[in-house]
Amino acid sequence: MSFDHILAPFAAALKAREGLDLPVHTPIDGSLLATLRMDTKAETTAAIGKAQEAFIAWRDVPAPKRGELVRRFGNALREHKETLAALVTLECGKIHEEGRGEVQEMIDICDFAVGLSRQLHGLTIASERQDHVMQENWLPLGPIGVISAFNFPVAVWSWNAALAWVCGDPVIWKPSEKTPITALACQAIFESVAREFGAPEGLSQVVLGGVEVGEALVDDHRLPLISATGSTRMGRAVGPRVAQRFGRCLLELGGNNAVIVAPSADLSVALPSLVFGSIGTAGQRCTSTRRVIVHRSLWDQVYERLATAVQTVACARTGSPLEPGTLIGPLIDRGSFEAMQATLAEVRPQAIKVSGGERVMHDVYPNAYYVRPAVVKIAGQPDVVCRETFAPIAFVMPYDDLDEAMTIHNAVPQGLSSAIMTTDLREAEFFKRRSDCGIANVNIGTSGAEIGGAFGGEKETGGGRESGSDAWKQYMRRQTSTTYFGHTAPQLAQGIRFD
Ligand code: UN1
Repeated sequence: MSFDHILAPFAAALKAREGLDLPVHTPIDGSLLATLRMDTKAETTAAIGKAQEAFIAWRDVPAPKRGELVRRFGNALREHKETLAALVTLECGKIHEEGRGEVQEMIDICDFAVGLSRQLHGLTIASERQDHVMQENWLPLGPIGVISAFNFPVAVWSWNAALAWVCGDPVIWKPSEKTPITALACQAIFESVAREFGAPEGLSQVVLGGVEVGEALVDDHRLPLISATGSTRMGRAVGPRVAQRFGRCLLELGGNNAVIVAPSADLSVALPSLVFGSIGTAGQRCTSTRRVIVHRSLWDQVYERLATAVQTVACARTGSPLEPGTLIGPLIDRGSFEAMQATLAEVRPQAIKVSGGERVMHDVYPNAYYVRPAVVKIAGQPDVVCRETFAPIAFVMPYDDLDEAMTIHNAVPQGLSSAIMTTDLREAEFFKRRSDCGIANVNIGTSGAEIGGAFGGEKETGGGRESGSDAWKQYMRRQTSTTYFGHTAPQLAQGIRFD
């Protein structure tokens, strides 16, 4: 299969990064798309120096003007929506419709950031002293290091970058080694907008590479904030190293998201959400639904209906994610497939029923990994269910009362997204109070958040919040300032006399 037409709009950017050490394959058929050049540690360090210089210039540009650059970038993304979405699909394997959604998420955060550029408000605080004024100022923080994952190869970067730019900060981006091409494409689009705008060079940079490049970012004190998305294992390595140098971290790590299906649930609302949550993006979202905790009175029925719906969709609509009718594309790679199989092998002896899980289409695509999503009926929550497997597996388990459901729900180490399906207001409110996740939805699924809210989670998910609400504050430094405008010696706080 030739994918040249998808790569063509970004051929110049790829050519400039041609090399030998970073082969990039498409998960669609496993074929080689490009071989790129990784950055060395020294090149990464030099890029940080360049970002530092850009910061000196950019921090003094008025914030609404910085917003104007982001507005133009958002418009450029609108123009490139189809080409960029196709590239996202080609490189990470999500279906074209979801590729479009991902680019739309970038456009949305740009719009949000443009508005924000006129709203980087601080407080005026009542001073206890005569003729004193106390204020809180928000100032640009410095260059931001962004480490992103393969499954949202461009949107998660944009959540960080659009906010960082309006806040006055340059961005250095290390994309996943599995999806560097989309990063280079975004960088090329940004550069043409930035050139025309007259933005300082180095406001946005991409560094390609593996652990060495990541470590060079993580350990460099010139990057006051590292925003990292990926596995809990990665976060465990990044967090302490950044803390060691008193840097800030914004971590977006594993999820193990559950939906509680209560007896009053409207199943015509619940089932479509369960299907999308568990098999959308082939189960490779950090917000994917991995656990379904069903009231015992509905357990058999929900399991059967979910498994049937999933397998019906899977049989009819699995294939190349570039084809318009496809709803389930491939897993990212062989490692992902093997992790899925290992989890299924471990859970099988404890499961009541397992539907799906097997590899399909290997005759058509011997070097790609398409699977039937697995739906597993299980009583209780063994260790294997408490770990995140980044693949389409949904565990369906029973509960007897809502207290017990919440105990099961909160008994995993991750705390990203959660949902309840209920028409009972009391249950819905109780659920929101008790869910230990950063996201708690009622009658919608665990995945597919809008950018306007803060996105992120607790516990092993890492505690970070990205995109909407007041997540911007992490990209700025807070300054408390007290001014005295009287004529006699200023009073001391706490009534202290020092005559
Ligand atoms: C991710 O999987 O890393 O809420 C991000 C969602 C998307 C973002 C997912 N808006 O599913």
